[in-house]
Amino acid sequence: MKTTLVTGGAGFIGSHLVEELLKEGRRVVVLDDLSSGKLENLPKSENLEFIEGSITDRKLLREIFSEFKFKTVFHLAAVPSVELSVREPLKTHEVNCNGTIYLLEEAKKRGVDRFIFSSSAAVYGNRPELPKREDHPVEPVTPYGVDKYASERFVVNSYFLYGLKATALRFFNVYGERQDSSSPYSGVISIFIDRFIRFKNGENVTVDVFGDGRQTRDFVYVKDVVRALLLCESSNEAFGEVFNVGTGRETSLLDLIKTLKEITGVSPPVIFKPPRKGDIKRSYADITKLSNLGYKPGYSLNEGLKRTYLWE
Ligand code: UD2
Repeated sequence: MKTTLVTGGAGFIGSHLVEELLKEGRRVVVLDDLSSGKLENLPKSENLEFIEGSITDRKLLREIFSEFKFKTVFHLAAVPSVELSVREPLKTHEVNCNGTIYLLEEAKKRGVDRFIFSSSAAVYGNRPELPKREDHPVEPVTPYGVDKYASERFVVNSYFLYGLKATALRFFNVYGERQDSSSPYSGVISIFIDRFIRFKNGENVTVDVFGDGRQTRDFVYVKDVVRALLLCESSNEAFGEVFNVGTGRETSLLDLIKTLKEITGVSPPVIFKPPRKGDIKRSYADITKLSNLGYKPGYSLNEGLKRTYLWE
């Protein structure tokens, strides 16, 4: 049986994808160096093989690709910290850009059928066009964003140059179960839910808003992201293409807090702090292109937040 590779499969988004692939009865290999992923994110299954290692280990990649005949590669491994990419651009570049090329080289050599890459809305940077469309200009402002954009081009160009059926997906603000809330640079939803729960449990905590709370994001539930990944894998129209993955809805932090108050039944104190340097004021996706493949977000923000909250 042909097997599916998920790089970064022990991470937040990767582990949700692995769960779904296993549900579909597929054989899955996860390659993850556990730098931010966790083994406990992964389900137990005889159809799952976990390999601890980095996508920058070329010898390991050669071994894995010769042992398994991968039909599809979902490439989700990355150093996800924008802040670390600013402090250590060369180190994160090795993973976030070169790592992608190393994988593409193996995929090409071994005749992988589909290659799906997880890019980021970070490629748009501070560009003013809204909603963000795939053919809008890009202007990544951090090494993380630059590497995601470069990787994206290496990926989709592989279709035109070598016939590798490759696709890149630009994830907007993904949230859901198993997202890490422990760093100040974690996703805002994971941080806020953590504060609401701690407040409910009697802790003396605050919800810190950087700026006036009117900044907006396109918050997309992780299970919808998984559906987008699988849809692009199965669509012949996705070869050599880039797609936004969001909901097409714009939500402000103030609205997010209001919804969390309704769901949790508590109102922790909200403190307004100075805006973060370089923070983007408004961001949301135009998802027409992905919708044309049949994508429709399945979860409202309310539903997604409820599920995330109940899991915590
Ligand atoms: C997202 C990505 C980031 C990069 C960027 C590019 C996440 C976690 N971050 O950053 O990796 O791709 O997009 O556009 O997906 N905020 C608060 N209080 C907090 C935490 C955050 O007010 O405790 C604010 C923050 O200043 C920002 C908003 O919430 O205005 C969203 O922050 P975020 O870090 O979740 O996501 P974003 O879009 O800034």
